[in-house]
Amino acid sequence: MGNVLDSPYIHLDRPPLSEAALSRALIRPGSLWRRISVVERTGSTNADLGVAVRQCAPEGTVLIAEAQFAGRGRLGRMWAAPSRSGLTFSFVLRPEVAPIKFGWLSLLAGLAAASAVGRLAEVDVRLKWPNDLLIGERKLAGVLAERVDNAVIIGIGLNVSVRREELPVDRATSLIIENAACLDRNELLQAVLGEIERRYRDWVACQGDADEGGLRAAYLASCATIGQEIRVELPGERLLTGIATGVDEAGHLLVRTEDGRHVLSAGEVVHVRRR
Ligand code: BT5
Repeated sequence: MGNVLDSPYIHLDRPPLSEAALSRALIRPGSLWRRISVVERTGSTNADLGVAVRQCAPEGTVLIAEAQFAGRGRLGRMWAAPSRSGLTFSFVLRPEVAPIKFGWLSLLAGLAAASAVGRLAEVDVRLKWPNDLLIGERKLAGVLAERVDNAVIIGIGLNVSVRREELPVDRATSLIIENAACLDRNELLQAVLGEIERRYRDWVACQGDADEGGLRAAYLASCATIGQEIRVELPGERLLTGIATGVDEAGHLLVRTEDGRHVLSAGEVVHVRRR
C-alpha cells in the first residue's frame, strides 16, 4: 500500500478540484456553506477543522484535501487513498438541537451522500450502520463524525477513481470499479454538499426529530443492516449476536438478542458484521 499512496506523481486522468467552481455553486446568501477551501495535502481534514473549531470556525466551513497523509477512521483506524483519487473532505456543523440527537448527523450525512452519489453516478449505494456506504458488500465511502466543543465535525472519504490495486483493503470499491456514470469529483461533491444541506436544514427545522422530517424512514429504507442477523464487536473483545431491528430517536442501533434488546451507539461499536 505504501508505495502507491506515497507516490509523488499525480495521474493526469485525475484532474484537480476547483475551489472557485465549488464556491460559486454552493455559497449563496443564506446558504449553509460559507467557506470552501481546497488544499493540496494535509494530515486529516477532520483534525484541521478540530483546530479551526477551537478558533471559532463558523458553521458551514468546508475543508477538502486532494491528499491526506493521516486520514482518520473511527476508533483510531485510518482512511487511505491516493491523491485526487476520490473525495476527502470535512465540514463544521453547529446545530441548535438537543445534543442527544447529534448521533443522527453522521447517519444524515451518509444518507445524503449515498442518495446524491447514487443519483448522479447511477449506482446502487446502500448504508451500513453507522457510517459506511456500500455497493454490494464493498465499502465505497465512510463517514466520521466528531464532537468538538459545541460543534460536530463530519468527515467523508469517498473512492472515485481508485483502481483495485490501489485500494487499501479487499472489501472496498470505487466509482470507477463500479462503472459509474459520473466520475467528475467537482460535480459529485457539489451534489453531496447540496443534498447534505437540504437534509440538514429539514432536520434542524424539526429540532432534530428524525421522524417529523422523514429522516428515519429514509435512512431505514437505504440501510442494509436493518433486518439482518449481525455480529457486533464491542470494545474489550465483547461480542453481541442478534437481529438489527431499527434505529432509535438518537440514531442508535437496536439489536434483539436471545437475552433481550440492546441499544448501541456508534461510538462503542467496533464492527458490525453480517452473520
Ligand atoms: C470510516 O471509518 O470509514 C470513516 C472514514 C472517514 C474518512 C474521512 S476523509 C476526510 C475526513 N478526514 C479524516 O481524517 N477522516 C475523514 P471506519 O469505519 O473506522 O473505517 C476505517 C476502515 O476502512 C479502515 O480500517 C480500512 O479497513 C477501511 N478503509 C480505509 N481506507 C479505505 C478506502 N479508501 N476505501 C475503503 N475502505 C477503506
